[in-house]
Amino acid sequence: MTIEVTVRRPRVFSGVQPSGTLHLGNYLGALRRWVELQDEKENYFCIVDMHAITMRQDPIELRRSTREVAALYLACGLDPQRSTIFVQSQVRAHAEGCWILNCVTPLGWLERMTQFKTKAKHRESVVLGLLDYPVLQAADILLYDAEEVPVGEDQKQHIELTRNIAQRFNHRFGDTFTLPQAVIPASGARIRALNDPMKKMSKSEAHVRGHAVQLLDTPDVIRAVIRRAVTDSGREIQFSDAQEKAGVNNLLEIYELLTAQRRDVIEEHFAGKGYGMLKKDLAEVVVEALRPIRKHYDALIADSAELDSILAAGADRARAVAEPKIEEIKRKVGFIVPQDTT
Ligand code: ATP
Ligand code: LTN
Repeated sequence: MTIEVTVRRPRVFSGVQPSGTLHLGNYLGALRRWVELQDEKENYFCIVDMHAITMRQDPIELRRSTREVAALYLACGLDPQRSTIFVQSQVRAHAEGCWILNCVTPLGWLERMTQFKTKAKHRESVVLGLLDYPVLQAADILLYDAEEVPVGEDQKQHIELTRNIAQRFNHRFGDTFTLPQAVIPASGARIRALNDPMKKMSKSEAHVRGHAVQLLDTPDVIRAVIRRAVTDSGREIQFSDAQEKAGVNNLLEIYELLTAQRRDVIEEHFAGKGYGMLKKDLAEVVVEALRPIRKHYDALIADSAELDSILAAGADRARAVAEPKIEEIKRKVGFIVPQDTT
């Protein structure tokens, strides 16, 4: 007698907001690592347009940006045959899941989120969706029973909150959700802004001159932005945790991630050379790393019908997992689910 056992590969869920053009931080902290997971894991990579509208978006720009992020996912190497790539608003279960999770999440948990506090600061009016943002994120992850969530360091608190929400629901309604883990890289988890190494590189500030290298920047723009990167008045080119060395360390970290060289080899290479040389070499490394992405992107974005059909197929696959899960959740909380007799 043979017993067949199907072992499910670990599920991975992650997402990017179509709130602007992606930058090097998004690539090194998230996308590039997702590509590496494709063969080992069962992957769901979402374009979280419902999260994007927690900040004001122009409707035409949002649609354009959603396709741009989708094309960048593919251009960076995500393969729709091996990963499910889809747009959040095309799978209704995310909104439904968010509502139900809203009803088990204490307000105080949300008020403590640092992303909320940063984004709400200095605004005279803050929309409710911005406070609720992490609950929608919890719904994204929990609907797929994802074990792993590869993200940059800024998202650690949101994944912790997702676990707390899942535990609360499980405790109240019985075992329903898998508790996810944030998977944060040792290096590249927090690429800093080039114009201010005290801040993280951020899409919402990417329009500020010198803030970020965007994945679609031309070689000349990349060279100019890196040349102007803020460092300090020293000369030593060494990896360092010291605050005043954050600018140089950031450049070295980007160099390390893109060349895959050891730190001692990099330090030796730059020994006795000034920051100018580091910036010049780094600019060429970044230009060469982004060149194939840009080329692939140009071809993909030219055919938006093809892109939309890849996204439609992705949404079908996502629904196949999310719909039975949302039915299970509804049943657990006591809703009448059609064709159910319990
Ligand atoms: P926004 O400014 O609109 O909040 P963002 O630049 O923070 O955008 P997100 O869409 O929120 O980008 O994040 C997408 C992914 O990129 C997440 O996994 C996030 O952790 C990661 N990420 C964002 N910024 C950085 C960064 N500077 N370094 C490393 N990873 C980052
Ligand atoms: N908040 C995330 C984007 C996001 C996400 C998710 C990431 C929305 N839903 C689910 C991982 C898993 C951000 O990167 N700012």
